[in-house]
Amino acid sequence: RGTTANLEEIVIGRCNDYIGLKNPAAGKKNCTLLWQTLKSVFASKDPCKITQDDYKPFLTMAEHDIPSGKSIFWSQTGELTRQYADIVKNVMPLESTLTGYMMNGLNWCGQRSSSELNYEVCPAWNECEENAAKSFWRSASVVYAKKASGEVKVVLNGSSQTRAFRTESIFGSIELGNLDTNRISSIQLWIMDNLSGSDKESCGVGSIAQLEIALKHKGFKFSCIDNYRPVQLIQCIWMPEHKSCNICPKN
Ligand code: NFD
Repeated sequence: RGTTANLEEIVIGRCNDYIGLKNPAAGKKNCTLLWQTLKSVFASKDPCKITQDDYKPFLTMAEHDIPSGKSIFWSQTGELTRQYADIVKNVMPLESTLTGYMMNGLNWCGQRSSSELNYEVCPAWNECEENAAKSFWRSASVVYAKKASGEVKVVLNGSSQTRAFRTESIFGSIELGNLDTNRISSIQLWIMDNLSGSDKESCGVGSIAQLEIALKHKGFKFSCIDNYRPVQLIQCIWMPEHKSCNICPKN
């Protein structure tokens, strides 16, 4: 899959939508300059040789405050977490910050032979370590995690076919290590099972227990909730008859 069609228009449009309507508190930003800075990171370059550092000028230019208590991390629960954020509006995942909002769901890369974007084929996520998209999300995740303060939330998938907490995921390998004990008052883990999936892992079990030990070692205060009800009610929109969705369980 190559670069998303009309990438420039989408990115500049989303940027203006963000600073003008979605989050005016982000302050004044020059969306055209942001696009040019972003494009210069990957245009005319081998799409497998884009580093996290390459994105730093763009990420610095796009930076804005994240209110205390609004940071929310996720792993294998991206859709659900974004839906929750869009509904409750009192959390701000990476995808609700300017950088994440501009790039979420898009695909992009360049090519060595031309300054045109590559509309033919961009590397798959795991094709090479330093691909244009992967380096972007890793780099943006560092910046996002460093800013977290107050009470932080983490949404994990208790029905994961692998493990809910994977040390090799971006949450496990990048965001977790960049959380600041001095800024964060506590961490709340929400372990969400798929309604029709199996309950493979829960608070205190399996990889979640490993994460809890790691958090303790780092000196974080934390708590863990299985199937946090407000998030589960969003899952229920698609399965209103499921027994977990019954408001008055008959037992
Ligand atoms: P994940 P995570 N093939 O669900 N973030 O902990 C393809 F094609 O495992 C946001 O690594 O959680 N894509 C975004 C893949 C992206 C593959 C990355 C794969 N094998 C990180 N593996 C974003 N908004 O797109 C992973 N991906 C892609 C930040 C796929 O798009 C967030 O702040 C999947 O949805 C969050 O706290 C995404 O990577 C944490 O890092 C995440 O994989 C989630 O990264």
